[in-house]
Amino acid sequence: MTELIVTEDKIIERVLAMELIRVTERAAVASAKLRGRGDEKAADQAAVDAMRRELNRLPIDGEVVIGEGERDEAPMLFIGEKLGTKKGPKVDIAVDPLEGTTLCAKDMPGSIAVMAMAQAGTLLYAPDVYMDKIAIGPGYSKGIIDLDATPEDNIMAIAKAKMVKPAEVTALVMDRPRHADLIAKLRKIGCSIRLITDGDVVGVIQCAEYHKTGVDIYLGIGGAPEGVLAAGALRCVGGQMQGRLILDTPEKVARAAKMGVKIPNKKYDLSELASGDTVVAATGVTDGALLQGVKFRGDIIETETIIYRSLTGTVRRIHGEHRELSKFHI
Ligand code: VTB
Repeated sequence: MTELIVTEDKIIERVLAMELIRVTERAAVASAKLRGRGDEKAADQAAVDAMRRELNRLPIDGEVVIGEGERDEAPMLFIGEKLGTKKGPKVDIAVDPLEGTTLCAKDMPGSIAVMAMAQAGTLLYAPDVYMDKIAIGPGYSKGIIDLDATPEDNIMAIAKAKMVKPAEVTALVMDRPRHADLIAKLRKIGCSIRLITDGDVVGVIQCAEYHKTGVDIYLGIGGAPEGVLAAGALRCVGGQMQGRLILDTPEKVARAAKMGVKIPNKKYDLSELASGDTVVAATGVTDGALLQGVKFRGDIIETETIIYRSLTGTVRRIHGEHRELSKFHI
């Protein structure tokens, strides 16, 4: 096997890529300390503080392109905030310090701390609007799914490719009133539907781990920033995804235009959502289909992190046992 030569121009160096594990570990532990307390805001703030502190230690010239909101909405990790020591590559930073704040506050499955780091200018700078998404994992022929096809046709295409009946295909959909029509059509064709209440970054990524999750396809409308984060991970494992921003008011069109979106109803392909060398890291906060949640075991804290690297297609799962509680500011 040819040794990968990590040349200077490879923006996300191997060592730097592994640093992201520490960033999401500490954000996950910080919010896990507030798990089940019924306070979304406090849990989210704890994750934001921890993630920002760790990111500012990295040798990067980073800029938040997907974060906690616009500059005037979020005091920290706002879009445009500069992060890192500045002694390193110019990178885009996309963060969701606590994806699934309600899941954490209610100690329900599936909340994670997640972030992506990519070559500057290669992530879609998604405004905080909805995105209509469709996604599948690796192993299918290119173009087998289409956001503009009917749900029935997309399910039939997957069933045909897998040589199974539609009943043996599992679609993951967010349980929302806006999906009533979609769910009715999926029910009619007879596929299995896994409904989630929140957390569709994990929802999309579950398609990439069919052998673990049993999910074939993600369908429906969720957050656009979450769509870009999930796309970064799928890009690393060879999945397929399309997304279209839901810009249904002049204000949203203007807001998106300010972030560089020139065609409001454009259907983005995976390679346009995350087009460059991307690393995505996620640590479980509550136990879920993709990751174990944080475990507080006496003077040891256990974490599980998954890290994806698009340059090599490598996926790593890191089980962490942390003993110096002080580093988590406990
Ligand atoms: C979506 C989804 C996220 O919040 O943004 C959702 O992508 C909000 O959707 O994963 P609603 O406005 O319908 O509640 C999450 O589920 C959690 O941040």
